Amino acid sequence: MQTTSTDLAQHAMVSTRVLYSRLRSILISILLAPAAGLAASLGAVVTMGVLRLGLGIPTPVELFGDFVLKHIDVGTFIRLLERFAPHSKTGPLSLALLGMIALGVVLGWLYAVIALVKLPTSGYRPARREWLTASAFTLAMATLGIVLFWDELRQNLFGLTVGWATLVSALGLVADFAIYALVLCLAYRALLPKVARNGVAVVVVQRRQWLARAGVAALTLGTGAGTLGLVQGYLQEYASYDGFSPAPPNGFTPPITPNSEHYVVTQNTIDPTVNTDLWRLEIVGLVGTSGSYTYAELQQLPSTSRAITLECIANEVGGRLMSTAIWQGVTLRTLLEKHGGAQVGASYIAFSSVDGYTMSLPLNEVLAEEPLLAWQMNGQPLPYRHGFPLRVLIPGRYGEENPKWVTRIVLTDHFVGGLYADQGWYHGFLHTTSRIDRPAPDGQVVLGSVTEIGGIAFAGNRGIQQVEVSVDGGLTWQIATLQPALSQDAWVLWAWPWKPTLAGAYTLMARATDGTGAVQTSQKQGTVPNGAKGYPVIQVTVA
Ligand SMILES: Nc1nc2c(c(=O)[nH]1)N[C@H]1C(S)=C(S)[C@@H](COP(=O)(O)O)O[C@H]1N2
Ligand SMILES: [Mo]
Repeated sequence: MQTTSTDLAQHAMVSTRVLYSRLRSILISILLAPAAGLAASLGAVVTMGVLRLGLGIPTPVELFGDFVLKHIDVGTFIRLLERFAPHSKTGPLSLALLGMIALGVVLGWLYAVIALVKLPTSGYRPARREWLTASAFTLAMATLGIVLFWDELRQNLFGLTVGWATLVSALGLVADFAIYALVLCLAYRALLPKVARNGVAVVVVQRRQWLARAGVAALTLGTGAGTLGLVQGYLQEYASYDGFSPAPPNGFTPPITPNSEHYVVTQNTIDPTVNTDLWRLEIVGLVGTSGSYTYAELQQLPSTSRAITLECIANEVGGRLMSTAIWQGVTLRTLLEKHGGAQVGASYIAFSSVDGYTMSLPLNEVLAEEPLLAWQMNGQPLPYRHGFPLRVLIPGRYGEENPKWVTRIVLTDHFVGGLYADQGWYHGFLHTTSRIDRPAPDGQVVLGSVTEIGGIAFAGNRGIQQVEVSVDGGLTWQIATLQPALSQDAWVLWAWPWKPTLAGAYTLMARATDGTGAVQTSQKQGTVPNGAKGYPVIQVTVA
């Protein structure tokens, strides 16, 4: 009888002699490389999800989204929003995520071609060439990501300053891609067919092979489930209040909008939740002396408060993306004076926010509008969704030029682009507008008794001089009574008592005259891309 060990040795010798044909090797690689690619992709997705939810680091999917949004024009932007409505943000992001996973699968083949493992193999430890290929993958992908998304890396949703955020986001990309390459390298190796060597029994080799493949499958399933869980966690923080703007109860708009009713507009899928231990306000560039403030230091600055109305450029005439709050903070003028003022050559001011939002304007124009850097809104610390811990208010400008979550102010000699500026939205003084809040449109008005027609009018920091009302489609106009505005930068409330004496259908209109004497134009214009113009019009029936 032969001994068992000789038996094994014979098996081993027979096995090592088996070399696969070229075709067989290629077919096996074609099948196994994408399987390893899928495990690697999902591993990377879980990594980015954990970094995103745990440390506020933007995912490559979001960086890609931000990058694309800055490189399309308003027209394409609006078409995209409409195509994906009501999932205008999560729809495209989900597609980008799926695309990224698919790309990771496909890259499995590229890896197989470069790593060039001779089949069948014998061990589970990747060879030098495989490690080198994986390292090259990490390096190439991270470099590409960092170069391409350089301008987007400055964001961190827990509030890191621009410099730290850029570093941490870049490291995040390296981590995502390193995990991808590592899993790809190990999983591919694990999946490849093995032969016995050095006296190991064929059954043992087969059992190990089976276990290794099951391991890769389990990893794929586990990270797949992890991905679903993380996507769910992500959606739970989703900024569903974007575009939120409730109608005033009974048609009476209060002069100050309560914080919970203030309209919200945000570019973000998830808004920043700034940790004040990480956050700083930095003042840099062409200022006398640059500096930085913690949240506590900021509040030691001399502060003022003022009523300021905000209006989104996407607000239709008669729309509700417009609200008023009492904002408290330091004026930009005071802050710059503390830092020795602007140096010669400082022609622009640029703001950076922790969500990566950037916005710049000519310095002299901005200073003339007496901007406020506010940390309080109606006596409360800024709510998260309105820009906690600090936002800028530039009276007279549409909302897009009032950055929230600000972390850096730079005086510079050139214009700095940003999401909406790059897309080509109007930037300039907002158009005079008015709104009829009551009676309700298409409603009934009682014949022979007094019905108050009322609403608001707004012209930025130009103020409102007069509001007129028409009940005959613009043929004749009556002067409404104005409530005194809470400030030069706030809307005014107006009313006019109407006593209709004839039943029938009526067309009600309003128009405002701003502080310079210019009357709101009747010329209609849509919101995109220059801001809406025209009179508010409603129909009512008198009976
Ligand atoms: N950092 C940052 N600031 C931002 C935005 C943003 O997405 N990110 N959105 C802008 C737009 S388009 C508008 S209309 C106003 C809305 O401010 P509110 O949500 O406090 O009403 O914020 C502006 N500031
Ligand atoms: Mo906006």
